[in-house]
Amino acid sequence: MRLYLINPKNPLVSLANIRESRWNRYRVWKPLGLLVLAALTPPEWEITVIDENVDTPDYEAMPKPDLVGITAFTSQACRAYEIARAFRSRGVKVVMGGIHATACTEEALQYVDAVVSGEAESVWKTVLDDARHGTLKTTYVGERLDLAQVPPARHDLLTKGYAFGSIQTTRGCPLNCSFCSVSAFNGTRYRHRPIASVIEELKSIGEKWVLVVDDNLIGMSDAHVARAKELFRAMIQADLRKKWICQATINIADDDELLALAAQAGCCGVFIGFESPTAEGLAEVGKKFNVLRGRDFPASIRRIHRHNILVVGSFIMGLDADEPGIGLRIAKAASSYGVDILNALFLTPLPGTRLWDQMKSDDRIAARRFPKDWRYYTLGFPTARYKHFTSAQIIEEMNACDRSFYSRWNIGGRVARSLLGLRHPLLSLVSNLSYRGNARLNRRAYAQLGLLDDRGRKSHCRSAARSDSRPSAHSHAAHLAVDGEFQAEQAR
Ligand code: B12
Ligand code: SF4
Repeated sequence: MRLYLINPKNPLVSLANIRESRWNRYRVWKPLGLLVLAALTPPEWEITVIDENVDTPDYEAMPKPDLVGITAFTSQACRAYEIARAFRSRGVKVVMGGIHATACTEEALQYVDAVVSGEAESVWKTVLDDARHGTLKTTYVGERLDLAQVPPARHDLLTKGYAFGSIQTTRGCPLNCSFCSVSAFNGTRYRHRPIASVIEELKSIGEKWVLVVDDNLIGMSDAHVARAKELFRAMIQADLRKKWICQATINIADDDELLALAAQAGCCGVFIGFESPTAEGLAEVGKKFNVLRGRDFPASIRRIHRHNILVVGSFIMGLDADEPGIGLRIAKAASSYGVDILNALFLTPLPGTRLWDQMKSDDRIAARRFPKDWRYYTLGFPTARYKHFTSAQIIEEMNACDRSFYSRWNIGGRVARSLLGLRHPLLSLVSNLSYRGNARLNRRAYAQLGLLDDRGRKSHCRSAARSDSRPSAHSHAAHLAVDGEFQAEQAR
């Protein structure tokens, strides 16, 4: 029995554009969900994992499979349906799972034979058995199991083309921030895997660098922090010699022992959601931790830096609380906090979130020709109607933010400080250049949308900006040049 597991590409996701920005080759991440699915698959199935971000094969030329499984975040849904159509036209059954199919099951069922909603561990074997016996049902609902039942992912199946391996040690988040899908998908209870199983899996990862995909590696309570320390101690003891990056809340800065253990275990960088430089913005997204009284962000980041750990700061642009000038304000806040890399994103209503429900009921979803428009849900495009900005204005804010934070001068300063502090200067340099390159790719795409000219300024003549453009075959802009409807909807 032959099984293909496919991660669809979306050329509008800048990280996937390795050809356009060579720095991205260090930032293509493995589709971990498919590697977990492979681990759950009985041996009678011959598995091929295909990550279109690395290479899109000619499916017609490949042997016909007995079953295809497709994963998708929302931004990949469009391509997922294209792939499904191609296989189904050859009589192959297609199952879709992952976060988008879970949030939009009815939609997905129009394009695939079966949808697995939620986490797959409890149902995947049944799906395979049903497929083998020709009794595939249309929907399977996965339960949220204790993570002791999650097997180590099959890292042996995708070995080439990635600088980073990846691993998951916990699932779930009780905070349920308005824009985030995690609490709805993985639940509000923080679950963690047995530490011995995590260590075994880490040993099976070939890459020296690892992304720990947990949404919050240190959790929220004292017990969670104690677990994180135990994990780091086990990593040190196992002498894994891996370098890794992770995601956490700013609370990671409050425990020196935790930081010291993380650094000793190989932590080089932590991704922290600051979300907004204003108290009103933080209240709006419901990021409770960041509004704690007395939080001094620069001091917190200095404490993290003391352990030679880089900080990636993430901010959202387009909140109702955001006023004109927010782009520069975010860039300045990130610089003054001392973050090493800034990840600024447009407020995006993702299906299944509280933000989606709110914006839908307020008729504020602008990119809404579904499923086609899902490809813009990369957080790099304005997809909503923002309170104080037109699409062109919010893009201007993003450009101002990127230009300021990622100016050559500022990058030089940050990398020099990493060098002096012995804080992974090479990682800092590659990340800064990759973000700078991607900001440029995004500007080119905005220009193709007709909202900006290709130097990134606001266009006074949209049709001229569009007819002048000749997108290259590889350019993600090629997908936008013909998308007049999207532009009209944005302008409404
Ligand atoms: C790692 C990660 C990334 C990596 C991607 C690595 C990769 N190629 O998968 C990077 C950094 C590239 C990334 C990028 C983005 N990400 Co991201 N990312 C995550 C993160 C933190 C972990 C994902 C993961 O590996 N989970 C571990 C695996 C084991 O779980 P899983 O994938 O859910 O798989 C399980 C089930 O879903 C199911 N399943 C999955 N696929 C399939 C397929 C079949 C056939 C079946 C049966 C079952 C099944 O089985 C698995 C086992 O239970 C999640 C948060 C989260 N907790 O999920 C956000 C998340 C998935 N990302 C999100 C977003 C928005 C993005 C971006 C669009 C924006 C951005 N700038 O971050 C981009 C777009 C990427 C793209 N290609 O389109 C959102 C997605 C929401 C949505 N509705 O789409 C999430 C949920 C975060 C959030 N705060 O809301 N991301
Ligand atoms: S943004 Fe982070 S803290 Fe907020 S709900 Fe999502 S995972 Fe939890």
